[in-house]
Amino acid sequence: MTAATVPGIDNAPTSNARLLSWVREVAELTTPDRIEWCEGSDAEWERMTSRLVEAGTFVKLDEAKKPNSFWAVSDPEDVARVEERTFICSAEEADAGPTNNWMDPAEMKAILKDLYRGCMRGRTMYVIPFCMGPLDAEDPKLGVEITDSEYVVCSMRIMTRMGASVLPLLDGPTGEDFVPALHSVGAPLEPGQDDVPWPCNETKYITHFPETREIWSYGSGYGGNALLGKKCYALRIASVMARDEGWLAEHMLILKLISPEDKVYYVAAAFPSACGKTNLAMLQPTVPGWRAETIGDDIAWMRFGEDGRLYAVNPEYGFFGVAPGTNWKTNPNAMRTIEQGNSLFTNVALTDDRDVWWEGLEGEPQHLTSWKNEDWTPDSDQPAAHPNSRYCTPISQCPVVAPEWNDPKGVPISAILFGGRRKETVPLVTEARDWQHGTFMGATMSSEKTAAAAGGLGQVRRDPMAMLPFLGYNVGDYFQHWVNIGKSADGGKLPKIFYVNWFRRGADGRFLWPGFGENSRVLKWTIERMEGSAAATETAIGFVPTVDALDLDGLDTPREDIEAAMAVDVEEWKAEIPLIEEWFEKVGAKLPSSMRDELEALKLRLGM
Ligand code: SAT
Ligand code: MN
Repeated sequence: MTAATVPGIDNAPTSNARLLSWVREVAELTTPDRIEWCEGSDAEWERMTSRLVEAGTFVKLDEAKKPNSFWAVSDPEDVARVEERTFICSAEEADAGPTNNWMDPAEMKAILKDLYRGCMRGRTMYVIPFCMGPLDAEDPKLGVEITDSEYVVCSMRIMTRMGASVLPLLDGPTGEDFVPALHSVGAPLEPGQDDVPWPCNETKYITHFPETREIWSYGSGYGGNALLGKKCYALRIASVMARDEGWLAEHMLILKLISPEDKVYYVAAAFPSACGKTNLAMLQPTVPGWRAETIGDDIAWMRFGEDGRLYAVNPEYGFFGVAPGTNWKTNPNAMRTIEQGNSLFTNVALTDDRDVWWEGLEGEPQHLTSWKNEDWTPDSDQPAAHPNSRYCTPISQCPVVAPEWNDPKGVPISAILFGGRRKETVPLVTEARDWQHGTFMGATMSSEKTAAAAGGLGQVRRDPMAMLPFLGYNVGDYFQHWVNIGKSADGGKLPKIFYVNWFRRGADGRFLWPGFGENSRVLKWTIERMEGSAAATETAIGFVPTVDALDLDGLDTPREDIEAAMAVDVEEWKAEIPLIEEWFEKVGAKLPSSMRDELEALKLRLGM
């Protein structure tokens, strides 16, 4: 079938010439049976989810327990981001930098075109117009995802503003600037061939073309590889836009804190995937009188406002949270969000009465269907849910969403937290001396690897600003961009920077700090530091709270554990220095001299 005869090519709901010619070109290459333009309506959702139930991809959950919600399990080989298959295809290799896989853009496009040729045969090609960030932004960031996966269409409806509401913007003055994002599961169907519940391909490519602002993804149906508005656009491509336009696209949650005096503070915080961003974003403070509201749990776009402060917007529309460990104690607000339904659950377990379950959730089910679609009982030696299983749910359902979450102006950020998952060395909280020192903290932060990406579980790696897997350009240039942002600003108006670690452990492996809602005690201290009212001790690595400066009222954690969590151990830090030097060696020639200066100053303070 040629593109001209593909049903749907001629009734496009847009006059955007670039979009029309791209859709035609992709249809010619991938030869789908038909084209559907997604409008984002309830009727479309019904149609699409019914199709997925029929195909065996979705199981509808019990309407009384999780209304309008579905359970899906993936191919067991398609459960996480694939970093070794992720490429930044800048024209020059140096612009991708030492931390990204690179291939020449023409070479990559040739490989992918071969794979894409005929890859949608027997399937429908969906065209999803979407917008990252509020639709009424001054400079709305548009995208269009082409995909042959109904699972992707349904997920994009939760995670982005998509469909008919975006069409007027695509036909507007900046409509031609949309980011084309092409996705295929890479599983064409021969006539009469039965589909599988989770089509995908062993060969996977997640590729980005930063200069031309394009995304081409092949072979995976999993979240970060396939919902191209998220990591691919809102971090990798947007980080390049941000560098060029003087703003920041970061892997950060956005949290609103309200003091007992009703003063409002906004905090952004960067943690690697599966290190508790969603839990912190929906925090229920344990400190009396303090309240918290959510703006975002994964991505922050920060631009300077007219008043010289940094304003953050969450470009997303939904939460794509890690399910295991989420429960009524660790994150009651996430539980309340998903309870309202309208959600997708991927790779969790299914209960016999068609609800969902995962490790860490309340209840002791005696029988489940595991994420591998197998019978599961408590004596099973395998987890019922995959460690990277996810819930996908609308932000608007969150009971503590801040009323301003959809405001195109964004919210003024007072503090930025960097944090990783470290058993040792890194204390509970450290305040940076200034923006450049804070940039150094972010640039050298490290974390143990989690299940959010394939391979290497538990290994400590440097994950600068939690952006290692999400940077669209050279990491050295990225550090310089952070330094420049600091220089371009009125210092007094910049957010204060803190480095936190909720995950330090004692000799017997127990966590020294209780975490979750108790993290509000640390947040309270950071705010009191901004207000100039809390005490701190200056150490080699920065300012840390005096033990009495942390509000520990009502906390039953042993005092010596808290002291151990907060301790700055000079010997441990001396042991960290060669690791930082090795990392800076890897960053290479583009490492800003200011970051080297910070390292030398730290060594001096440590007496090295
Ligand atoms: O799959 S995602 O990349 O969206 C989730 C994550 O790894 O943070
Ligand atoms: Mn993330």
